[in-house]
Amino acid sequence: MEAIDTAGILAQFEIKGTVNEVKPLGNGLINDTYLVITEGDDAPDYVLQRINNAIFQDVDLLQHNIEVVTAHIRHKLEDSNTDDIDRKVLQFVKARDSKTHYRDEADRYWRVMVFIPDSITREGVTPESAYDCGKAFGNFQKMLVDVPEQLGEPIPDFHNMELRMSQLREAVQNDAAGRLDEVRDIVEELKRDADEMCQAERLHREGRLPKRICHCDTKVNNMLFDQDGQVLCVIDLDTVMPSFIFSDYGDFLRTGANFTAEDDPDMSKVGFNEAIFKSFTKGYLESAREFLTPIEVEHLPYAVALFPFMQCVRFLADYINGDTYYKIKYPTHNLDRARNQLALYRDVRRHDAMMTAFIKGLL
Ligand code: GN1
Ligand code: MG
Repeated sequence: MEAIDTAGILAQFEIKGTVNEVKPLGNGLINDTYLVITEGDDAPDYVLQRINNAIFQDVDLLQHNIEVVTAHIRHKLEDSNTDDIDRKVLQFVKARDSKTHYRDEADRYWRVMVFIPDSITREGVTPESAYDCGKAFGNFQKMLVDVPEQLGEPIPDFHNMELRMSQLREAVQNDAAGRLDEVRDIVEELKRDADEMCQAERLHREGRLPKRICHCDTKVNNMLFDQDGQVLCVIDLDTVMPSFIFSDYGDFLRTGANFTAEDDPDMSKVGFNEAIFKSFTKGYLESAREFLTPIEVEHLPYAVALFPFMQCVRFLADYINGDTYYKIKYPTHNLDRARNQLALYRDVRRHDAMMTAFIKGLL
């Protein structure tokens, strides 16, 4: 790893106290993250992050979104007299030029936020915690339904299924890595269901399905819990943007309700965990039902299928392209991921009727 002058970077931000130690934090694949420990108890500790501007090319837009969203959530928490607000929403530190990010001489982008004390992250989901996660992500969307400005997309068309399908078609057309022959059967299966999976974009064009501000990377490790296991707040706000509410509901279940990891090469372990689906959905609807429209609610089972389908399309396109986007650990890693997500998609589809009936029963 290149040597980073963290002291020089931190000096660009209005942080309090004296820095004692800077050490790597977490296991994020996209940004580099450090914990900044200050001396004594008077000053908070901080999190220093290098923003990956190869993936997030418009850092001004990205940070603007995050500033708007965190300020809006803070106001909501203040208005409802919530206690311990500083642990329930992220707080970014201003740089000397009053932006919330700093660009160094090597064109690297940095930001600093206050470290939330006594917080932990989790990697696994249980039926109990899935309920809390559902409530928290539903509440996140609920707090943001009335943001008074139009936010931009830090990654344009990020969860646009039509675009993801056209990227797959283009990959197939080019066959850049000569891998098409071994995946033709998967491509055909995806093409068969593509129209059905692209219905959100059509409903949106017809004016029947709104876009709302969503998190767009809902995973259990993107929230902080307190020592008693209660959710404190949602973190990792880089992909916050206008999307269909399906993004947050469906993508959480894609990872949370798979019996195994998204890259498990043993397809017999892949499957849809009904218990987690039920408790997450119960929590989500408790927070979200008051703002969701009937069309949104009716399409929740579609959202559960959409995300493994979309992720299969993305992994497969990357495999065909010769692994240019996702980091891989071995040559067929993306292919295993694609097969895994396809197996999950098929199993979710077998649960269509169950999901519809369960959601109906909750309302
Ligand atoms: C990427 O790096 P991670 O796991 O937070 C991707 C998500 C995918 C996910 C699949 C910016 O997220 O959309 O669902 O990999 N994020 C981006 O593992 O492309
Ligand atoms: Mg993350």
